[in-house]
Amino acid sequence: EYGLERPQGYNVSFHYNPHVEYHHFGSSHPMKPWRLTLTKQLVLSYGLEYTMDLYEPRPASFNELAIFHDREYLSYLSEITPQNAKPDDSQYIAYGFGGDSNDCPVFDGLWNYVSLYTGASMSAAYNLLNKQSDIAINWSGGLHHAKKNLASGFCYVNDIVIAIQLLLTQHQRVLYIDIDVHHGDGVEQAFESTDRVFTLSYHKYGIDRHGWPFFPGTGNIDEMGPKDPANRGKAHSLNIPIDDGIDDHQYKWLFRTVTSKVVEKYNPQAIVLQSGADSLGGDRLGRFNLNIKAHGSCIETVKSFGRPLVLIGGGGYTPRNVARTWCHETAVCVGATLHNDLPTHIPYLQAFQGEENGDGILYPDLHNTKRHDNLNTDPALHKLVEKAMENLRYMEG
Ligand code: TV7
Ligand code: CA
Ligand code: ZN
Repeated sequence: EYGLERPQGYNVSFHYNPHVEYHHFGSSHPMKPWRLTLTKQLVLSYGLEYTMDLYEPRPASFNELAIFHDREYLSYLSEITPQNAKPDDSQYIAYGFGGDSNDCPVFDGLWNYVSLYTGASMSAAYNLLNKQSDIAINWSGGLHHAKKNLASGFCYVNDIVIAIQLLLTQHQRVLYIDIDVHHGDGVEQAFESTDRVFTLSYHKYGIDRHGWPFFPGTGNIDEMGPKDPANRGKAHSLNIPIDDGIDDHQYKWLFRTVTSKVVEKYNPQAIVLQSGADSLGGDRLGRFNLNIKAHGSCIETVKSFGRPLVLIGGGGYTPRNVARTWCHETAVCVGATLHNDLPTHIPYLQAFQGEENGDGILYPDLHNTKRHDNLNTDPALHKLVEKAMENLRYMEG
C-alpha cells in the first residue's frame, strides 16, 4: 500500500526468466526469443519495474509439464538434440518435429526453453492463487498450439493449459481469451470436454489465393466445441474468424462487444489472456492492420472486468513492434501513461531507429505497413456478432 502511485490500485507482477532470450529456432525462423530482450529493455527504460513486483521464476519440472503432456512425449522432448535427432524416425514425425515447413525445429537448449517459459506461466498463475497479484504477466509464454503429445506451430509445451489447470484448483470457471492472429486450437482442444473453461479466440481464418488455409486452418464461427449434448464442454468455445486487413475501429468494437457478452454470461472467476502481437499491422506473418493502442485496448477492456488476470504473450514476428506493444500493455496493467518519445539512453535503441514512421517513438502508425486491403465489411462483422450471440445461447446459463 505504500509503494509508488498506482492510480487504479492494481497489484501487478512481472514473471520473467532472462535465460529464455538466448534460445534460437534458427536464423530464418520467424520466432525470435530475443524480442523478449527488446521488450524487457523498453519496460525497464520507462521505469515500469518500479510499479510491479518482479519475479525470476525457476524452470518448470518434468512432472509439472506432465500436468498436461504425455510422459512419453516429454521424455522424447527432454532427450532430443540437434546432434541425436533422426528426421526419419517415426517418433520424430509423430511428435510434430518433421514436415517440410520446419515449424518446430529441434534446437540447442529446447528443453530448457520450454521449461523456462512454462515455469513463468506457472509462477504467474500461483501469484493469482495466493492473491499476491491482481494481474500477473508472462510475456515469454502463450504457446497455444501445443497438444498433449504433439509439437505444432512453433509450440512444444502448452504453458497456457498448465497455467489454467493450476487456476482450476481454486476457481470454478476460467475464461481463456486469445487475440493472437492464429486460432488458439491447443487450448480449445485441451478443455473441450469441460464447462469449467470457456475458450474465446479471435483470429484470421480463410484460404489464400494459392489454396492454403491460414494456419492452423480451424476456428470457424460454427466450431463451438463438442456437439454431443451430454458433453459438458458443449458450447464452451467461441471462435471469431476474421478476414485480412481488419482496422482498429472494427476490431475494438468486435472485441468489446463479444468479450463483454461472454463475461456477462459465463461469469468467470479468473481470466487468462493470450496477447499475441502478430495481430498488429506490419507483422511478418499476420494479416491484420491494428495499431498498438487498438491491440492494447483489448487489455484495457479485459482489465475493466475486474477479475484476477494472467496476461501472457504469444506470437509476434516483427520484434520491435512486439516489444512496443508488450511494453505499452504492461503500462496499461499498472495504469501508467508512456511518452511517445522513447527514452534516449536505452540499450538496443537502434532497433527502434531508422524506421519510416517509427523512428525513435513508441507508437508508430502501423496502419497498412503491409498494405493488406481490408476485406472485412461492417455488415459482415455485424452478422458475425449476431452468430456469436446465437452461439452463446447454446451455453447452459
Ligand atoms: C503462436 N507460418 C504460432 C504461429 C505458427 C504458424 C507458419 C511459417 C514459417 C515457418 C518457418 C519459416 C515461415 C515465413 C509461417 C502449413 C505449413 C506452412 C509449405 C512448405 N518461415 C503462433 C505456423 C505456420 C520455419 N505453419 O500462433 C522455418 O513463414 O502454415 C504453416 C504450415 C506447412 C506447409 N508449408 C507451409 O503465433 C506462437 N509457419 C522459416 C524457417
Ligand atoms: Ca487467436
Ligand atoms: Zn500467432
